[in-house]
Amino acid sequence: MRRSSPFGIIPLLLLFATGEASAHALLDHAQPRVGNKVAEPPREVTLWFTQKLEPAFSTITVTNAAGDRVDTGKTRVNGTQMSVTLRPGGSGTYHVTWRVLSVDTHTTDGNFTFQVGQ
Ligand SMILES: [Cu+2]
Repeated sequence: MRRSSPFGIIPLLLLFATGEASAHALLDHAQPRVGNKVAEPPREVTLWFTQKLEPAFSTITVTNAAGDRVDTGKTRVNGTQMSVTLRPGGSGTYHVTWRVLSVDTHTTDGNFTFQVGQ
């Protein structure tokens, strides 16, 4: 016997509607700032997001102008904030790649650059 009815679908639709209402974790701002120039190689990169992050699945990767990884690989998450310590990497264009899992279980990622030097 078929048990499906149109009314069974409504709770599911409400669930999706609620999920969409809370936006995913998007990059709000960063230090060093996105696209900006800093005089000295920064000791760390910090990103702020629009939603709280799940520490276990949120990472930052940073490479220097030569394409070498300069992050220590140990990303720290505190609420909506995520940081990683950097090794000295010289001047030039740094690439920051991030991937985060927000508490609403959605994954987002992105990347940006900043400049180091005069
Ligand atoms: Cu989301």
